[in-house]
Amino acid sequence: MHPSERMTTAGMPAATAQITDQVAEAVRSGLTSFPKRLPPWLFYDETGSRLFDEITEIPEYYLTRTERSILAEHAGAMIARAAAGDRLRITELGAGSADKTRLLLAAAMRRQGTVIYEPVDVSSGALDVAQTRLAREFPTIRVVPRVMDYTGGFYLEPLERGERRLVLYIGSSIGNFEPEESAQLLDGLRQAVEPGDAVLLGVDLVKRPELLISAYDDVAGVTAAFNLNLLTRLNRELGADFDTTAFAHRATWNAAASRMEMYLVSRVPQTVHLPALDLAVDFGRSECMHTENSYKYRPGQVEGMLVDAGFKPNATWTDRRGWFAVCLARAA
Ligand code: AVJ
Repeated sequence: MHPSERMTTAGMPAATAQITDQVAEAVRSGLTSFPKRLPPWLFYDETGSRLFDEITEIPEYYLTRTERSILAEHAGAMIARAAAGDRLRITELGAGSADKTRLLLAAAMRRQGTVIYEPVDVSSGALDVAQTRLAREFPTIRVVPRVMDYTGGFYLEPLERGERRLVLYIGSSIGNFEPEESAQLLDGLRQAVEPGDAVLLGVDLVKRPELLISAYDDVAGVTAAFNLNLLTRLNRELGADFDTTAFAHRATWNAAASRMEMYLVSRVPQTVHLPALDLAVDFGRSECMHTENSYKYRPGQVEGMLVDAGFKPNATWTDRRGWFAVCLARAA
């Protein structure tokens, strides 16, 4: 049995403990760095995941509904091209609540009657939710959740005869990674699949800065709450004493790096204590703590990244305004 498979069942408690250590380690290293930073995966505790779902519905956050419209229009073509005459098994990285995925699953079901769906996520909670919802909507689907971290190298179950894999990495999730990290992730993915397998990659495109900035600093303050929830999480999990009213949400466009950046800005000089880490951290007035990068790509750029990782781009779909792109490529 492969180690990554053990984690889906008996390894769960160990995996959970390990994730808590990862929180402590990431927070210690981020808060003792200069400039201070916290990694964006920390956003997604229960409240953070709910706030992210809310973000996907706010008027300014165009990403989710734009990608959904592309998938709604082209899911049939995407599935047909990816399958190339074979039966598709659909694997999804960072499955989350798997909402847009149902459009692709429905297209695969129409084509082949049933489908094996392997959502991969570090959070087993997210996978459980996806599984029950999908089983209700698609009675003949076979959901095989995989709890693992796909950012290092990773392992996928071998296919059966006549099967071909389609790996979904949608939602511009790749945008959280630095260029070197996303190259590594795509390399790891290329090694995990077989020649002829397909990947469907969804990415947000560069557009007017005002549009980008309002998407990450909405009027209703949902993104601000999402960002500040990080501090609430550290208060709960590490016994910290962050005063969430003493920090402000900030979102800026970094044109040179082609990314949105989010920060938590200290409104006053203050000292925060983190007993679980035996750590006290000073913040100066207006000191910025970095919490997220969200890369935005130029047309053609993601195809280049796929080529560099050993994939051959097959087709790219975009919306009328050219705000978001979904690219299908095949492992060479
Ligand atoms: C889930 C990483 C795609 O970068 O747009 C939304 C997360 N952060 N609003 C993004 C996010 C602030 C989102 N991704």
